Amino acid sequence: MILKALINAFLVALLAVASGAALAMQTVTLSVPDMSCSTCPIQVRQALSKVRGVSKASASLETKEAVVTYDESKTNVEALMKATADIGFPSTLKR
Ligand SMILES: [Cu+2]
Repeated sequence: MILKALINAFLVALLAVASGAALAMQTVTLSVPDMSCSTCPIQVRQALSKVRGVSKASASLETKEAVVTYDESKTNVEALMKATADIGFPSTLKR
């Protein structure tokens, strides 16, 4: 059946697009040990948010960590670590 073959081809294409999009997005946890007061995480979050390709960033004083979701085709962990270091908060990749 041609119709069935067409539907199968469509579903395969849809899956490829969906998994491709999922692969491009990466979430990492950065250790930011120098955050010491409640405004530090705000600065760190803002610096990370400004990096091209970052779609989501959060930072916590309690855990001294920042969690960043970014597009792998637009930026990388090195650029994220540089962004925090540039505002005085050196960071390292947690996992
Ligand atoms: Cu502070």
